[in-house]
Amino acid sequence: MNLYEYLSQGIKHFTLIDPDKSVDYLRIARYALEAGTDGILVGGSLGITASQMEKVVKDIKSVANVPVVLFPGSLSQLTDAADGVLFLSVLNSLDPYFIIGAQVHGAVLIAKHYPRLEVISTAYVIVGDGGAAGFVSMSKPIPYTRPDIATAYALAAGYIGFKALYLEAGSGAPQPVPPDMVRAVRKAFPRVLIVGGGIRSSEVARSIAREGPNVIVTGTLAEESPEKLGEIVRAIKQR
Ligand code: 1GP
Repeated sequence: MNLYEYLSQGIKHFTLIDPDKSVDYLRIARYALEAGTDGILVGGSLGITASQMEKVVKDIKSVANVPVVLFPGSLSQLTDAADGVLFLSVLNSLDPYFIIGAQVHGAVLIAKHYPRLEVISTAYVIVGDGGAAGFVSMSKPIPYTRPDIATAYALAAGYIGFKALYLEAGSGAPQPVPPDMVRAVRKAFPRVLIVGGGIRSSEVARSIAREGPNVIVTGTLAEESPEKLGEIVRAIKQR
């Protein structure tokens, strides 16, 4: 089964590890794997070098029995030590660099240097707080109260042909993407739907899981209270 098929089936929990924030990344990865996470995303908005990325991904791969997937915030975050890459286009950025500029450079790097990576074209849609991702990518985040605008982006992403859509409230966001927005986007986007940002409790994870996304991501919680991951994974699976 390839990564895309894996992401398409059922509902999954992925743990985000940001090498810039998580010095003790192997400890977090072990907690997450023990908790039953279905995959590890590696990446971040700022401060990650290519050699650091390579080392972190290789170390995590050496303990992980689940896919390890790149979630790159910049061109320096590509390595073929991973199983695949979310090839992100920030649809609501106001700067063309984040919509297609970085992708043109990244595509050549992947084709020449990392051809084994499975590439998952991903519409990155930033909502509400947006966190560092929203700020760095010069985005105009969709207000939490406007599922209709999120739906418009989801329809566009579907018609353009993106394989996945990542609905992002931003790492550490004070509020996650509201369930009614997840529901609206789920209806409008036919392929893999990933939701993340600001999910810190099993109640919130469950309320989002009930709207039928394919993947729910937690990062800050994994850094701050990895012992709570088991509860989150169970809430998602039992929705
Ligand atoms: C950020 O969606 C991810 O890109 C995870 O967010 O750190 O808030 O869990 P948190």
